[in-house]
Amino acid sequence: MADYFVGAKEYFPGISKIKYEGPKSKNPLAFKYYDAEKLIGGKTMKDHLRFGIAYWHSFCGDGGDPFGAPTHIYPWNTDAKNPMDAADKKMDAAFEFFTKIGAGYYTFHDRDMAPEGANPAESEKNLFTLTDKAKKLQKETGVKLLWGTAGLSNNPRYMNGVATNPEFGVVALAATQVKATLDATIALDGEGFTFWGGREGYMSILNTDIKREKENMARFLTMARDYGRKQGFKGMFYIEPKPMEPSKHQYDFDTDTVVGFLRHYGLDKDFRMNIEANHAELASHDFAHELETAAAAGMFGSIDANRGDSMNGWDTDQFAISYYETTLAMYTILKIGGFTTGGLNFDAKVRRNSVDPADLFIGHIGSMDAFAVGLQAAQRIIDDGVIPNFVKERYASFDSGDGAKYSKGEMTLEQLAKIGTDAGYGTTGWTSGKQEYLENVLNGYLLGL
Ligand code: XLS
Ligand code: CA
Ligand code: CA
Repeated sequence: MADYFVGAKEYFPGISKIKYEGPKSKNPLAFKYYDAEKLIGGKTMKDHLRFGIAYWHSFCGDGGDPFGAPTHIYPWNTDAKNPMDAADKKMDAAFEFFTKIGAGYYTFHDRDMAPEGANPAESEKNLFTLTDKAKKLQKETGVKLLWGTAGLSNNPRYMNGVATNPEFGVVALAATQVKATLDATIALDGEGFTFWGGREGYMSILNTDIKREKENMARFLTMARDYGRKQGFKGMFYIEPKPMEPSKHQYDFDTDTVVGFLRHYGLDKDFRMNIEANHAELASHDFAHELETAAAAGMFGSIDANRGDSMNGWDTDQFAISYYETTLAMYTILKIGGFTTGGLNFDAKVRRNSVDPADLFIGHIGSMDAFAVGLQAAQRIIDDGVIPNFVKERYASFDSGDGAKYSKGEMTLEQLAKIGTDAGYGTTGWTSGKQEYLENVLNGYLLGL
């Protein structure tokens, strides 16, 4: 048996453990920049980046789109006797992939891992059967669970919402999934539990009571938090902001919206943000803005690493390959002292016409390399100090004298206005923001100069 497959069958034959071969390598199945054990700022790349593999895109997504049939035909499905057998085989393939690519973590939805049964009890039984297997495979391979989540968007019963559904019965069925998935996450020592509210928004105000829906959503999240904590879950709860798709007016629009919501309902101690790059873009922000906003609120948690396409408004979930974006992302993460919870979860999929099994590896390799480049460039920004010092200096007038008094809240508006009156207009405010200069400095770090 080869070193890196775990079941009766090897699902990615001909591909062995992906190795670091350096920037000059022409091997598409090798890392050019991601060198797991290399130390950056005293910590290995592996520990900085905490890569996670998304079960749904990598082993469940079939390549189908609204205009065409599936193109990703998986042997774990075609060789299976029934849905549970397929789920069992799929898990072998998943752990083979995790270990061959060298990711320390994975993430899953309940329905990615196990099929829905004829009733909630059977669904739960299916999930726990697969959880037992996952537990064994985690132990054998050392791969850990970054977070679990309940799949609450696919089934038609959620067409009117999940926790915000106008029918109480649907909310109760959603609870069966969240409870079971929390149990599974706890059993698998999961480090987090994510809520993504794709159906928690509305399409028409004519049939919607926004106040009631938001209150119900907060109550549902509170119950999930309380249940998790009661069962001994010590990990982090995450909310993943997204403004739209599949709903419109999604309640978790962006980081600022979610931070306000969590604080309003007293959930801000247990929940953090899981920021997805593609979702930031859909909210007319960029990835760096969402990360910095979460960090500024003290609520940054984890990342769904991907990218959208700047020329359309869809959630295309492509692999992140822009060094510019990965550098800015890693800069934020380094500034806050690295991941304390969470990691870089590849919520990304190969394109519909990428039909070679090797493409799944190549997609992940490219993005792991891109984050490795970003990490090193971000460390250069910090080591060199030009950009952080510029920012510090820009606000220096608040660090001493009257500015410091103002910052400490020791001044009234009258006192503040008197300072302005005494100073007069002069040239106050005519200070260059130096954006072009800073952009040029940043480009130098990307090139390693
Ligand atoms: C969908 C989301 C989803 C979450 C997990 O847009 O990205 O995949 O990450 O439910
Ligand atoms: Ca996501
Ligand atoms: Ca997405």
